[in-house]
Amino acid sequence: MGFNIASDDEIRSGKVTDVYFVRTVRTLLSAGIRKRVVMEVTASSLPDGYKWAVLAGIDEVAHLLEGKPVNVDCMPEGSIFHASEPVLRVEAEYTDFAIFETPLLGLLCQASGVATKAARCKKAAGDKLVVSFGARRMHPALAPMIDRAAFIGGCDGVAVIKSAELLGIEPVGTMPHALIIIVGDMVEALKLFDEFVEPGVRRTALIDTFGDEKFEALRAAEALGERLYAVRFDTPSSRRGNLLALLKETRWELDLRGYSHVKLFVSGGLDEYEIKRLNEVADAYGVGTSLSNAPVINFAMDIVEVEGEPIAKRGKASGVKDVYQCVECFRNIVVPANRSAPKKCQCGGSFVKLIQPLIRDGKLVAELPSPAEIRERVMKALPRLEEI
Ligand code: PCP
Repeated sequence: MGFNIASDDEIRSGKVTDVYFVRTVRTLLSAGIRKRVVMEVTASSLPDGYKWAVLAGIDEVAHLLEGKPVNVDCMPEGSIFHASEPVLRVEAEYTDFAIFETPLLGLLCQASGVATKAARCKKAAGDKLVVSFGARRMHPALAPMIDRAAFIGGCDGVAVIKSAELLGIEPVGTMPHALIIIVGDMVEALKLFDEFVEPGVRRTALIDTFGDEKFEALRAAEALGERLYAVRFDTPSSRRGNLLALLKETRWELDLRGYSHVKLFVSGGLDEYEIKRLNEVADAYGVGTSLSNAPVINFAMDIVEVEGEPIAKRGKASGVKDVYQCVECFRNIVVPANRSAPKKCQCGGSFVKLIQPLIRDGKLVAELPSPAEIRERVMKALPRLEEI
């Protein structure tokens, strides 16, 4: 008995691969065909409504390919990219790495999907708190990966203990309905939480279990006063009606009675569009399903050069490419690799070359940034990116 997942060794040894790659390698080797190729990873399109995306999963790709006879170049993790721009390339003898196409794409497609959704939610929320609450919607083996991608994409915190440990941050949580149902009353539950949970943990009262949120919010504020950080609305859809109006009403009643310090925390069914709608009055968000079940970035990996000659399948541009990014407006330009860098961007900004060496002859040659450093890169770009 065990969880239905592949181990680190199984992934790094190429067990998690599509069988046609194994048969292709056997065919080529049996026919004595050994050719050096360059393959590029590109997304021909982005999910509906997306004009830009965030690259994530590079740390795991480095872990997958380190020690293999390959040369890898890629954009730094957290880079902003667009459709049809190569984010990574592998140069090597094809049969030496063909079987790793499956895991490599898997690592980039899902992590970049979650990171981009997180960035869209954070862009919609501005400086308001966004916390990743999505672990319960996915296989627990993936929770640390999903939360890491959500954090580097812009989430301010994550709820899962293991994920927070890996990120070197404190896990963020409020209280579950179960506590209130078992104690029997929200205020009694809040007082017990306040008595037994370490003082450094913010006190957030969940106010939608039994009664009307407005009145429950006032009861919580009266019970804890200055020690109450926020009230959480996880109002069930059957009662949700006009949540924006409910938040405004509660805000009014709290402020009227001197509880303007109490923040309004919302969770349940949130995405970037709902956050944008509520952001004039809400102060914090717990986002679950729409983060962990975010649409993947549909990367594909294609040969663009064989034995130094540009060649690609129909629908793909041949030849090795470089991507330059304007440091001001984050516009990207794709040019053939051996061409000179573009001068100035039309916005006046200068260009930097994004694709840089990651692995040389199987050896990691790049310093991998920490999740916090990658998040900083994304947060710097967010204000300049096209609106949601
Ligand atoms: C859920 C839990 C998650 C929220 C909703 C994520 O509430 O609090 O954090 O929702 P989403 O996936 O729709 O974005 P409940 O299931 O009521 O759980 P609990 O009582 O544990 O808060």
